[in-house]
Amino acid sequence: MADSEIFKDKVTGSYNELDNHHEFSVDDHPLYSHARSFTVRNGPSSRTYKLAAISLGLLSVIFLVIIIGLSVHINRVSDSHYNLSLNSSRTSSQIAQLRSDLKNLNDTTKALQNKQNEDTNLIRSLQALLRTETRLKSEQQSQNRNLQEDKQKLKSQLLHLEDNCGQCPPNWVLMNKTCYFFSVSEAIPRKGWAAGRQECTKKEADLLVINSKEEQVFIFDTLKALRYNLPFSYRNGFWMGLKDDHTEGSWTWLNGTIMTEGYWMDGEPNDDLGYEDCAAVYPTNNPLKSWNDVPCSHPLKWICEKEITISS
Ligand code: GN1
Ligand code: CA
Repeated sequence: MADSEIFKDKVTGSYNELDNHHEFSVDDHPLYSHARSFTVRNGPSSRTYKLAAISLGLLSVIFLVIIIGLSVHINRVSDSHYNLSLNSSRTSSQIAQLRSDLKNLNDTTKALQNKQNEDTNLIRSLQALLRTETRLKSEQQSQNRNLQEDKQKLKSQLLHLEDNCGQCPPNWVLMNKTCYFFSVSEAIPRKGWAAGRQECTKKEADLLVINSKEEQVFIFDTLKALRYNLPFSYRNGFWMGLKDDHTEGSWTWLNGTIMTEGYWMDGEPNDDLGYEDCAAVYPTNNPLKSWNDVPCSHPLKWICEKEITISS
């Protein structure tokens, strides 16, 4: 039952009771006593109404606050939504920009790759060109060497012709009314000193005797001209008519004269191994240092000389 009905029942009950006991004094009358006790203990009062009104007011205020809060929140949410849409549109344009940048980047990468391919091809072509050039250069060097050899050959042939005019046999070289023969041809085998000398005597000549510096230089130059302008080799020694087999260290020419001015290489004669008693001349790099003593049995080339056969 609601409070108002209970209140009404109790008021009605109290009134009836008061009616039945009208003989009581005012102060003792149950109506007043009940009314007083009810007012204090059970009945609605202005305080209760006030409380209810205050509660309602508070509730309204709370609702108002909540509503204001919600509106603020909604406002903020819509602001952030607005910002988000702004951001989203900015992001979209940034994505579009990035896509365009990416496309440009791809295009640039492709262009660079093409350039790199072109460069690689260019480098390959240049390398091929360089190889060809190197090959051509080496061919040219080889041709130059051949030309040089041909030149020496021609020089040697010229030597045979120059001033010879039939005064020396074919393939002999003339100098100061003396004819010289150099066994330069590889067709003629190398021989020991004695066998070489024998070849000279067969041609009515003898092994070379050098009587002057001029003759030494002439022999040396002729050797160089006869295709011996090549790196030094002990194979290319030419026997001369000079020995020290009788007395070690006393070098004697075939004509019996003692050698006084020798054109030995540095460190020669050294009588290597104790039996180098025959002298040979070599196409070295120094015309005045071109002799060496060698074992007489060692196979070498030789140089013959004889006076001119036909007088001019
Ligand atoms: C040669 O080959 P080897 O070094 O032993 C040369 C000698 C020289 C010597 C100079 C056959 O002797 O006469 O004195 O080099 N031998 C020959 O190092 O030519
Ligand atoms: Ca020697």
